[in-house]
Amino acid sequence: MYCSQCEQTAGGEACYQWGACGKSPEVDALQDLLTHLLRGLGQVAIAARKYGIINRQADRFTCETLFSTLTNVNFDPESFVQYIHQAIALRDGLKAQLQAVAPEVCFPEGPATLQPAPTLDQLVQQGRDIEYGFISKAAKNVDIFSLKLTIIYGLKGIAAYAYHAQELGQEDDRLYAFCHEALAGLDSVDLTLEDWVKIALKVGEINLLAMELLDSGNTGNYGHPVPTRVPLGTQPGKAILVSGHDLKDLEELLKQTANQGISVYTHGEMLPAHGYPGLKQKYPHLYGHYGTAWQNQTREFAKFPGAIVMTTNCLMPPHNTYIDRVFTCGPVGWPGLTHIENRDFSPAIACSLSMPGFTDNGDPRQVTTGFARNAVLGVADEVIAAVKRGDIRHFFLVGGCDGAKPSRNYYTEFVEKVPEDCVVLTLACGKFRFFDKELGDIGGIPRLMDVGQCNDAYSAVQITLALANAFGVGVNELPLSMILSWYEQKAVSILLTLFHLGIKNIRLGPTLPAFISPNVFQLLSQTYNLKEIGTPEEDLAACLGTS
Ligand code: FSO
Ligand code: SF4
Repeated sequence: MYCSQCEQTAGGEACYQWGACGKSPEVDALQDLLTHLLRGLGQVAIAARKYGIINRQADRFTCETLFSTLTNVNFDPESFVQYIHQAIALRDGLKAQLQAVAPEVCFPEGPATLQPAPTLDQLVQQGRDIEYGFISKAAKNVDIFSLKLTIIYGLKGIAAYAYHAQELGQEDDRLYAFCHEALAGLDSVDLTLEDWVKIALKVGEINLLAMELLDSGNTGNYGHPVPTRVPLGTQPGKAILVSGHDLKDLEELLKQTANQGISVYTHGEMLPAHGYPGLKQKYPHLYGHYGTAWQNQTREFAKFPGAIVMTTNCLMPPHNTYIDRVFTCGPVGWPGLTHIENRDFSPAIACSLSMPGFTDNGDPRQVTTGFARNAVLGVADEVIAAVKRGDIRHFFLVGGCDGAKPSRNYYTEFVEKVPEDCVVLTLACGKFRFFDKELGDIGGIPRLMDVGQCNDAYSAVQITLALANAFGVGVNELPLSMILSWYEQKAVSILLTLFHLGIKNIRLGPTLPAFISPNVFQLLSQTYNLKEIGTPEEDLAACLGTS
């Protein structure tokens, strides 16, 4: 087993024995076999495109299954066996289509021709052999290996956003074509370090497109988010909890639970769903938010008196106290759990109706979400005037992922220490370390604004670009600092997007990615002035120019 794709990788190096996330070596090998086969499917898809043959099923499959290999999405060997067989069927079907018009086209031995082994154990061994081959070849040049991993992990982030966007009716062939090319090209031997850097930046560019498509899907279907107060407490009655990022799943669940006496609560990254008029205003039983970030789920889910629906990452190994109440959707999987098919949530609804539900109101507090690009840019004139008057000195984008490491307290302390004449924009699950803090306002402009999920990073980018435009300066001259936390591969793709946009001076933590080699990090720090976080005091002083 070799996996180094997330921030909690074992020993800050790689998971070799068992995933710190709970991923088994067996699933890791099957994921590697699947990814290898996607490279073969990519080769065939690129060749077919030259003859005008585009197979949307293969395009969508590539994104869905790459997403399934992202951290904390799918732990079920059976899912991967199915995906492996589907990958081969799609590849061979596309090959047959191609060869009908161009019989001379053939493919070299490798992922475009590999046949699956007959048993699960042999498939696992096939995956291990492929992984070993990839690592041993790539390790000949540590820096190129580092960039290849960056590209693969960034592609997983693109795939996640593209999957969500497609579910909401938004697709773009440029995205699919790039994914096939990047996957198929991973074995290229004649590329220089600079070439691999360019491909990594292209991942960032295409990820911007993926996030834009998703933004159109979300806002086109549910309207632009508006600042919305969200109860952190409960109301007596039956309850169902929805976690993950998929707004389409949430919408379908809301439709199916309407008038059933069930309150729907969001968990983790689903909190910003309350800001969408097409969800909150249309479905009043979307009641409140329960719990905090993904890494606290085992404690929080155990206490929730109803069914729990996991729409996407981040699923942790479920505890026995609640495992029979967890339902998975889309690319999410855990052996033995009920998987929701075709968005028919009746098993989860029946489970909630059989449970006691809440008997009291719990936490009386509320938080505000919904400060996406439209809401923030709607008050851009006031924001700009406040900056010009000197009422707002600086903006901090404190965003990204949460996780279990104690060193992530940095982000809480950072926000607590931000001076009163500064504004904090936040997004993704890292905000749960400070989302309930009452930071007040500056002349009516809130000092803490939740832009949304990690899936709404596009909104944060648009806010940044619009502010730069309004002030007539480049993004790097704005009184704005990005203090980012990362955990999984969507964060990798977002970071590459920020580099693609030329955004400099990002502070990243709680630790640097293990898959970034010292030379690649040096290159990033020279080009983009990327820095690892220090202490909140030092970093604040440096950002404000007071050190
Ligand atoms: Fe991931 Fe990070 Fe969205 Fe979290 S990018 S870990 S669950 O912030 O938020 O999926
Ligand atoms: Fe380890 Fe992270 Fe990979 Fe899980 S996803 S096996 S924790 S590196």
